[in-house]
Amino acid sequence: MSTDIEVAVEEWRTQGWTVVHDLVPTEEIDAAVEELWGHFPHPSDYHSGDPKAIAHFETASTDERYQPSRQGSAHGLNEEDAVGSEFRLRQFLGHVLFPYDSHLLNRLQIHPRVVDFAQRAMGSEDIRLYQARIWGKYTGVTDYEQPFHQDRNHTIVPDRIEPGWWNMLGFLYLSDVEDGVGPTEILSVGDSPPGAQPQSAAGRRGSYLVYRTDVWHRGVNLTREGGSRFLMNIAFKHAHQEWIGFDSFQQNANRGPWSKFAASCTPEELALFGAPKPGHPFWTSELVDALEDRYHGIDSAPWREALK
Ligand SMILES: O=C(O)CCC(=O)C(=O)O
Repeated sequence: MSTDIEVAVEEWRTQGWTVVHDLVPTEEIDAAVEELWGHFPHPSDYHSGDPKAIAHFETASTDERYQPSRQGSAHGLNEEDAVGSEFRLRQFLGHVLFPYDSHLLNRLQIHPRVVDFAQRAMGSEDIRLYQARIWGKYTGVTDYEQPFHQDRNHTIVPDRIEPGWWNMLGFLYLSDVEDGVGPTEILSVGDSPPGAQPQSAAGRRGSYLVYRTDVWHRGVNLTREGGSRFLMNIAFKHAHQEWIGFDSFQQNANRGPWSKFAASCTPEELALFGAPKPGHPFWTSELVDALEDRYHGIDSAPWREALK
């Protein structure tokens, strides 16, 4: 079931969310997922009870906010013994931040079909990636059921939700997300809990759930024995909207994984992270030399050409 892109664009604009089915080809997801097991235990190892696999998961998070050693209450999250629809600290275990020690996963983070969809839906080519991480869940880690909520933690001011201002939040599915393994429950714009009937955002791997900040949604529990769910958070905003943000990339931009990734990027791809494009007054011939020196193998021709 693949989605007509124009229909999906319209759905995001009018109902506030959509699942773009099969946006990224399955073979490309599967190739990248091979490299996921450096970051997360394979579900069969985790569910076999292997202490090493369990310890791997418990320490997999590279988002320090969610380290298990920190108290849930320090985050405004509930303790594990809270029952029912609650935000619990362990729901957020298994957040691995971009850039990853995996070139294929890094490339997937800015897959051309994902970027193209965001540009069409948001109505601009000049967009920025501002949330980039992988989230793994396994049946039994905790009760993943959350209350319905709108994401208010992507901006420091109230949301302006209209063309030119709106941002796009999204989950690119790295595993099949279906009943039993926690497809997000979501309401269309204008509907609010309680009372409205939520829809399930189920989809195969390669599908991209996109939603706006004005839609109510929630995580649900994983109930399938031996189940797991992996997705990549990919969120975009318009350029120059500094009030919106989530992840920052500069702090890792002198490490190997970023360097290899950056060297593989076109100017348009680096611009997703805020790098000045060829022709920008920032660039001088010396700086293009320094760019080549910093990112060995980068195709610097567009920057050099633009200096002529
Ligand atoms: O994991 C999910 O399905 C949704 C998570 C979510 O909405 C959140 O943590 O804010």
